[in-house]
Amino acid sequence: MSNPTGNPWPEPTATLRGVRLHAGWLDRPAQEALVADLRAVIAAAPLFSPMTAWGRPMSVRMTSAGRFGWYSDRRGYRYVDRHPSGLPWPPIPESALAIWRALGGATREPECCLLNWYGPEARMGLHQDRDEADFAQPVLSVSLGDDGLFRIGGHNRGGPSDRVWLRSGDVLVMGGGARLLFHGIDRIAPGTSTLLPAPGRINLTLRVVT
Ligand code: MD3
Ligand code: FE
Repeated sequence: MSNPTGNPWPEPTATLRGVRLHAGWLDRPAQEALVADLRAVIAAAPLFSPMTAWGRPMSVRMTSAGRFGWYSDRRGYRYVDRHPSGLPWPPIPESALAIWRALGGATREPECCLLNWYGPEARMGLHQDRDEADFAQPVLSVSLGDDGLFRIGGHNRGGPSDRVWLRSGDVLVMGGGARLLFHGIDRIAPGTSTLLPAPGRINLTLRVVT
């Protein structure tokens, strides 16, 4: 794969602390096609509210596709091979795999497509993604629906951080030194997108787990 610059994958529109932002990577028809595929994922593996370590449900609702999905209860956070219903996770949609192949710059295929659903009041606190075995593999994220205020910090929780609004169709790639940065979603801006039938935001993250 190459682009007009001859680089092996497309240049980002911006880079924040090493996180590569491809603003507007998906046009409206591509966003609609992806949402249709995600409806099928949610039908097979309904959204649920993971428990925090403190015993309160997270404000973000989640489900997954692929060999592994993300799960948490009082025993902690982990990847598991089935939905809480007992059924295996559905396959990762081709529409999502195509984004990984175009932008991930990865040598392996993703094993988890985590779907986060944010209602108007949902947020995600500052955290690191470190439950995967191989930090040389990137994480790729796709934003759909209402704008989300993304916070990206450093390798320690307390340090300085930057914020940027993520819009529907934006793709982020976290590889190399950016893979273990602290990050979160401070809030969403309900009603800023017409993609979804109700106020809210969907974020997909594609990951290699093993
Ligand atoms: C930077 N999701 O699922 S996506 C997550 O919008 C998560 O739902 C947020 O953080 C969301 O774990 C942020 C951007 C993102 C995802 C993974 C990263 C940024 C990252 C991993 C490492 C560094
Ligand atoms: Fe994360």
